[in-house]
Amino acid sequence: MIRTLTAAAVAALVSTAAFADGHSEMNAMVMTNDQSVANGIVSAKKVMAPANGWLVVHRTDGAMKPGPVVGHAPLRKGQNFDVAAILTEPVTSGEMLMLMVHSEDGGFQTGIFEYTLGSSQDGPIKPGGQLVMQVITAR
Ligand SMILES: [Cu+2]
Repeated sequence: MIRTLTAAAVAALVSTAAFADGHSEMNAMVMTNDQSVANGIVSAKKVMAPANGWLVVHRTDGAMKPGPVVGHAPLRKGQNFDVAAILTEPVTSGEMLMLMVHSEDGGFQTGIFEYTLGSSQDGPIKPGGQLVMQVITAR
């Protein structure tokens, strides 16, 4: 799939979901874009997280369901810029990836990414019942 991203299209790739952060409202969000992953990295321009956690890279396809995890990167609570996840498996041009915000909750060790597909350890956050994620296509 070849797509040219206009500013409007980039804006459309930003999903937000409100969450309460103490006294203020913040928006959990992943802002990213279609990109080459030839350097072994998938990146997000900006991620907003309600708590320390993880940006998780899933394989996906046209069905838009999260598949196997092929990368993760730590997130701090609040704003994160230029988040880079090292791919743990080859991803070729044209493949689709889903970048998703996961928590650091429910695991056995803090600071160790323990999620595997469907597990409750370090699982996805769902503010308002919605996953916080964006789907991109590797160029
Ligand atoms: Cu996920």
